[in-house]
Amino acid sequence: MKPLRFALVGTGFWSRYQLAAWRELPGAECVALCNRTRLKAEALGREFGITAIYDDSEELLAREKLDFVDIVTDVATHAPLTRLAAARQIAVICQKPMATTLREAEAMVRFTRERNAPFFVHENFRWQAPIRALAAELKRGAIGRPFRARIDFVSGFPVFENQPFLAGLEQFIITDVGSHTLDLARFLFGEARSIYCRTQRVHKNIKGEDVATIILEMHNGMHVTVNLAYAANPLEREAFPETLIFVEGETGSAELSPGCVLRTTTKRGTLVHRAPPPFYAWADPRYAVVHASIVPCNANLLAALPRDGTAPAKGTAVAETTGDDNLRTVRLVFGAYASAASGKPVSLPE
Ligand code: 89Y
Repeated sequence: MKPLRFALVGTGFWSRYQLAAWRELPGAECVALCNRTRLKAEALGREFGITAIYDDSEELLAREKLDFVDIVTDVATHAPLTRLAAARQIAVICQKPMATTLREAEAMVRFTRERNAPFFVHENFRWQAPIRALAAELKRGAIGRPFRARIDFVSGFPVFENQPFLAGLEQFIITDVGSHTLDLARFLFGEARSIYCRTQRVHKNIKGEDVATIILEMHNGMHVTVNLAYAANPLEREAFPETLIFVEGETGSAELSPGCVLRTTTKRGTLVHRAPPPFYAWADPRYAVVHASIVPCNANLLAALPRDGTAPAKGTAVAETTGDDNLRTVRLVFGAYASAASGKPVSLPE
């Protein structure tokens, strides 16, 4: 099968791992890199043997014959880049968070649909090995009907050292980590009926909130609390970048604890098993569980991409995180900010 040709737009911190993960899949080939600062794209190109380098995305799209673009830039440029590619009917994969506002995200989904350009959001947390293990445990009914869950991403990791732009975001932890963890709530427990959120800023030298406490009321009746923080430092149990989850069910409980350990407790006792990420030499060991999840996430999106070049042809599978699907996560993100601002719960559309 001929690999699909794509360009990676954006060559910052995340792009190296994104490219390395693509290399694990025979079905896609990165043929060009594009970045506002050309020197950065050239450096990454040398590392990966990619010689077609651009600093202008219009020129990239005009010159290269592409099946899709993978957008790994900062969030403010997601919408314009998506429009540029979709206007040429080129499929788009865009990093989370999809957009800077809900309205902008809705417009992106509308625009790509009107242009018949397949549109996906690269949302990788739900592809982590321990998360899939927990999902399988819940699906097999190991703890009966779940009625409450706690999803914690609470860390003292010096996240601003690798990703300094995060310190300048007016809306920080809910867009950066909430996008992932609210998506996990949907992936594991379905859609939410309402959201309530309180936020705090503990770091003095950043613009946005670095602590958020979110309560979701799900359509299935569950209550899900999402706790986010990059604040207390040090923590005794530093688990970055693992998401720790505790689920109470009618016949037992399940817990994802540090070290990718899944514990399922029922009347028969506690079953303990590890669900570590697969090892990749290119992954930064400090981010292993996240970096490894890029591979199955990309594989899922790749299988949904059209292969005959004629939009809107269908891929061989339906991707989990289409633009339409991710819009529901984006609604939770901005619903959380609206609730934090008003002090009241926000209802969500069906
Ligand atoms: O940017 C974030 C992400 O997507 O995963 C972890 C992270 O790198 C820092 O919060």
